[in-house]
Amino acid sequence: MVVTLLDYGAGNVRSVRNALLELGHTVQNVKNAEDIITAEKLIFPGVGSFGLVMQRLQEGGYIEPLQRRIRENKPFLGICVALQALFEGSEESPGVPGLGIIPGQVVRFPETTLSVPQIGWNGIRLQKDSKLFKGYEKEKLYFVHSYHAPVTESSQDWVLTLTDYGYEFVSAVEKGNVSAFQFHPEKSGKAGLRILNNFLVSDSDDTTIVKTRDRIGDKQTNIAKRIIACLDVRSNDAGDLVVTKGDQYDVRSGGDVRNLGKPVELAKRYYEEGADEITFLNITGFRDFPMQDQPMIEVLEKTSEGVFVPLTIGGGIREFTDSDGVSYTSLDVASAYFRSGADKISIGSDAVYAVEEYLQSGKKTGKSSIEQISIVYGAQAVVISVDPRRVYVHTPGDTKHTTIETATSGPEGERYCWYQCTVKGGREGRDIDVVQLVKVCQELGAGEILLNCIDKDGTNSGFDLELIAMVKNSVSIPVIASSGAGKASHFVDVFEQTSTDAALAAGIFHREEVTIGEVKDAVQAAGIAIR
Ligand code: 1PR
Repeated sequence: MVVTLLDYGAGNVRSVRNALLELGHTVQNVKNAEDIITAEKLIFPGVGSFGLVMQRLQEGGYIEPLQRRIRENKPFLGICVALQALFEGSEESPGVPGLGIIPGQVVRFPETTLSVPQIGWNGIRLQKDSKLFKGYEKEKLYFVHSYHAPVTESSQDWVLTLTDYGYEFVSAVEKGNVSAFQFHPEKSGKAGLRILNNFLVSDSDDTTIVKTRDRIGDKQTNIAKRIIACLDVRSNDAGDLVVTKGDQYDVRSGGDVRNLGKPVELAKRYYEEGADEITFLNITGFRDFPMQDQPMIEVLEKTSEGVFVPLTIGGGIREFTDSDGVSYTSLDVASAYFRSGADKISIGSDAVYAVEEYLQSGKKTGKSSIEQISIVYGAQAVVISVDPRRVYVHTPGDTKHTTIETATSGPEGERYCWYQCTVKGGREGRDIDVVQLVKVCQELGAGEILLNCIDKDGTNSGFDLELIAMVKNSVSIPVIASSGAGKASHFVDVFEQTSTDAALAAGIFHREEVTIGEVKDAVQAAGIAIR
């Protein structure tokens, strides 16, 4: 099947392209407005904010052709913001008209007890029979969004699936040959690829309308806790890019950098084992020029060809000037990674500097890497990787920073500690604590926190539950607990004793001490929702 993609260059459309290629289809791009009308099958992967999507459609002269195609009932599939664009407007971009195909307005999730954005794997409740869900086995699908289509009387005849996140919202629409998903089929593993293929199987080949509704039932859906595999990547002493892993951030053993495998192969293995996400951290990013870091871009490109769950890349996301005097903004660096297949980027040191500047001036400049990237790609694409270290004190009055009373006392019997933020891979401590950092990052537009802990990293002694609980109480965006996992029960502990949204590990997976499947079995056996 020849599939036409509406790609206006705003983000990671590569994933959709890779998914279609994996399924054996041929992909071509929309080059002009005429292609929108004549394409046999058109896929529109919406990327960016509602306003940006509509602006790009306007600039390309695509609005009227899209409306016509849909009116003429020609095969159309919208993904994520493209579902939202079918409505009349969105709270995200007030005053910007949508395509106006479906009556009503898109709204934001309220920040109640649930994290916003919704990032992760949730279920669906099918409201009518559809060939799109042929072979669907109740698998969870990947969502990442802060805005959603509400359930209303006026849009009822369009609703294909509903999903629960605090309350029910519209997660897929369909009328005739026109459909759209709020979830990302291209990032939803094998289940997502099957759904995507169902859209593409031509009607003459297969007209089955699958009676899946009864089988799926009407039970409330719930979001799964995510299990993430992390690959710390750097050049070893022979100059090859390898996955490495340290103890409290020291990656050398007997003088050499530890080599635990090849990045692309390991990522593929974790995908096959059921990882919900893969994170790459270029741990020498602070000293290299990332735009010249071609091997890392290649790793991302190759990985995204065969891994259909979200990919995050961190390390070296900041502005810099190269040896020829050419300057790049952090947005340029992030854009290169998004084009290569990243779904999210993660910012470490540069986030600390941005927060220091904000705390000094009390003003947003709009120029920090967090703000620049979040405005263009959306908050959900911006992760902050935090590298805190414990600083013990005898009483809370001994420091201006936010302390906790800890069950693990300090070397001199101190009963309190605060968490100092560091930069340059833990090499340099700054006068800023983790609570200050995460609150300001959220304010500046970050969508998620990757919470490491230098004291725990590589120790196999379990997550720092006190730190995780403290950070979860400070922000409403999702938090990924990281550092210290040594056995499957540590994941159960972190999900039972904190409200963290996800848990990440590196060493135990690389050394094959525990598989992702074993972690998931243990978490599920404890009655916690998992994919
Ligand atoms: O500052 O924006 O260039 O980003 C650098 C990134 O590299 C940061 O995200 C920082 O956390 C990471 N990093 C820098 N140096 C190291 C190092 O190890 N020497 N690794 C490093 C951080 C932390 C986790 C790790 C977990 C789980 N690694 O990603 O994988 O702690 O490990 P475990 O399960 O084995 O305990 P910038």
